[in-house]
Amino acid sequence: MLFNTYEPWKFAFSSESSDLDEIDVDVEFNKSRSWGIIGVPFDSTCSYHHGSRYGPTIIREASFGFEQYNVAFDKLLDAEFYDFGDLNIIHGNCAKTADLLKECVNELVGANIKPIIIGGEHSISIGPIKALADNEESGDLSDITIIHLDAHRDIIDEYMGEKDSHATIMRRVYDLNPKELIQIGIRSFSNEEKEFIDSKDNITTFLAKDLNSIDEDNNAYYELVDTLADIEGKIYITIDMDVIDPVYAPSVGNPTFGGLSPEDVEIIFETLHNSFVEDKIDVLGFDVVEVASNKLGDSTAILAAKFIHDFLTLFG
Ligand SMILES: [Mn+2]
Repeated sequence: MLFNTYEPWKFAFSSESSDLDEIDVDVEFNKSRSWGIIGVPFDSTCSYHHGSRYGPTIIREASFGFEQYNVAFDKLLDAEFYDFGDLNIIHGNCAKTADLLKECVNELVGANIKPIIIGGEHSISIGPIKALADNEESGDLSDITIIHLDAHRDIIDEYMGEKDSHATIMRRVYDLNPKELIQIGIRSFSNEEKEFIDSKDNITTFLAKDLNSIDEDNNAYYELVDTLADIEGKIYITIDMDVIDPVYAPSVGNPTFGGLSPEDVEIIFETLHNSFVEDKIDVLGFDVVEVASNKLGDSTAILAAKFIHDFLTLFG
């Protein structure tokens, strides 16, 4: 692959330093605005379009196409953040890779640096989420709201006999007892998943078809904004890039039509940012997964880089 950037292994505008021993963040973890990027080039359980192992590389490369001034939010990306490179993953082993990632994120937490994880397939999200649970007094997610953007619920207990898979990730998260799980942009799930969701009262769903409805009497979009604005306390955000319509983001593991637009994610971020500046929420971590491309200039990779750039602009 030919790179046209000066330092393709680090996200654009990241700090020079990526040695944890040299970084001194003197703010408690929950309130810290220092972020650390870890790439996880892992795609073992992919069931359709493989290649998300190239996500971290191609997303970082795409990040160099952005300006520091972020027009969408009229704000400069002036956050101090670090890019620690890629995790040494174990191909073919979800559980061991997740454990290694958890250890790495625990080190970041110990240094008061919050994780931004670039996937990789969605199964890797369990690494940072487990690390955050471990660092809670309760040892679980009972104080943490999980905001999950995805075309799929990913909440089946086993997929093809496997407990750890890109298709079961939110079930493994749910096993950790989240305060609330908010699923946004959903448009594909099994009957078993539907029955599971219907039996739980702390899972809120915003179907893509309701968010995309042009029916003036359908207020799903306003409901979404109200729901997000009402969140208090700690949150974690996971974005499966297939939440976005394949018109914008075709290079994902399981493309599904009828998705959200990039501007929808801007509105979601901006709504959360309003609560963030009021100290109503603490954003503990963020991941962007399932970009499956090794092609320079891939639109899905550019969009994923934009989401990370937007996130750092608002929460850094
Ligand atoms: Mn998905």
